[in-house]
Amino acid sequence: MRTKRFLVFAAAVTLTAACGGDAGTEPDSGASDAAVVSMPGFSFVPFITAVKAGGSVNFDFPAEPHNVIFERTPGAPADIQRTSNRVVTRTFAVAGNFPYDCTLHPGMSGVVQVR
Ligand SMILES: [Cu+2]
Repeated sequence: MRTKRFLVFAAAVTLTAACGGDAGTEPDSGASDAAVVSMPGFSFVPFITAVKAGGSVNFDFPAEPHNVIFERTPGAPADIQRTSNRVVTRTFAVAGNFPYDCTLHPGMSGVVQVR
């Protein structure tokens, strides 16, 4: 009886530790196959978008025109030129960090993190 109770306790501690570790390091709920970046005002939301390798990001352009210009990192997808009122999808084949800017609005930046 005593041993069984200890095992339950140990399992609970392990689970709690695992969850706590994840919550501290993940920028959002985690990498998925597809994610959406929206542009309320003059910012990309979320700033860091996590997707799995082979996943895609849907850039949801509002009425205000923006562009998405990627840093010249190997594996970065094609830039998206000045666009409005449209969703444009980019696929990320390889793992890495892919920073991008809207060059129309200084300081409007984001990062796609591919895992
Ligand atoms: Cu912009």
